[in-house]
Amino acid sequence: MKKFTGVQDIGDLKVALALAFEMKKDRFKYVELGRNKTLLMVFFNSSLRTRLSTQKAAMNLGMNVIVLDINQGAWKLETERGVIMDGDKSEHILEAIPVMGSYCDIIGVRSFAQFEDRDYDYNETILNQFIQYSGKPVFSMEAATCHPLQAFADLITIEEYKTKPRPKVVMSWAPHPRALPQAVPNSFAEWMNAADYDFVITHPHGYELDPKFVGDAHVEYDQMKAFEGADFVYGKNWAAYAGDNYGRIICSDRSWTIGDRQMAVTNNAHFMHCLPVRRNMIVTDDVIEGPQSLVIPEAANREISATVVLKKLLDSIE
Ligand code: AN0
Ligand code: CP
Repeated sequence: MKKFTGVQDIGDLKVALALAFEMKKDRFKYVELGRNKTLLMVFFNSSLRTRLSTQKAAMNLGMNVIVLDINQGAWKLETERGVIMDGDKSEHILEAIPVMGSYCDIIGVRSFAQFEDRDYDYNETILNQFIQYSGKPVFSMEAATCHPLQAFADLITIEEYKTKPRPKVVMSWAPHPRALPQAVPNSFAEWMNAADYDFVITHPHGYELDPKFVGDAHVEYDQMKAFEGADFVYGKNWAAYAGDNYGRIICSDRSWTIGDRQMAVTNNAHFMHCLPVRRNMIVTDDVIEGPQSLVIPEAANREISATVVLKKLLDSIE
């Protein structure tokens, strides 16, 4: 695997899951694989889980790790070609990327959607520049449109907790005070479709996601109806994708906050969320603290998904 930006890169899901469970049994099984190999993690945006779990995964594989927070101590980067750089940006990303590539063997990139231009975001302009100009295998640590390390961890978690071969999984929009990217819901949809679960997406009108990620999922605008008989409920906010509303908040209806009322019509569903989560906006205290909440094991599985991805990238280097 030369890059990891979406479900298409991981190959057969059953094989990837088998490797994940093998890693979970013995995280240090491949500790020799990464000896004298360096992972560079580049963050354009904040992170708690991705930062820690990916670093831990690299340590499981015996790698060295360098972390760069672009906005804390690095030069401000220009990302558009052709700009006369007489403003506050001291360096162009087209020099910075190959320089970064020269110090490492694998690069992870976190760079969220900027919500200024949908094409710029959905073309994954920044991530693709890393792929094109770094000369090294690159993986997404949440880029503009996808968060595959999260969706892989979510899939591992559902496989661990499901009690039937094809559970009903419902992804529900929920309100949030700030405009959030579509990367997490896009990837969750992409991976749930690939896993071939009974997958339903529910959101208010106007929150339709890119059809490329929705695929054959059933979209149900009535949240209560969507939740009926669910085995897993995945809460998430995202800003609008469609048309002129791209990147905007168009609904703040708190009746969508996931609480006992909605969970009561499910099949005693497990609650999931990628975290960080705003309590009593996305989900009530009672549901997130309840016995069916999986948010902590789900976050713990980020170490496992990252270990599998780094192993597969290391396998491709020689
Ligand atoms: C980010 C998002 O929704 O994409 C990161 C989630 C992993 N969340 C926030 O910025 C709060
Ligand atoms: N879920 C997730 O990616 O969390 P962080 O933003 O804290 O890395």
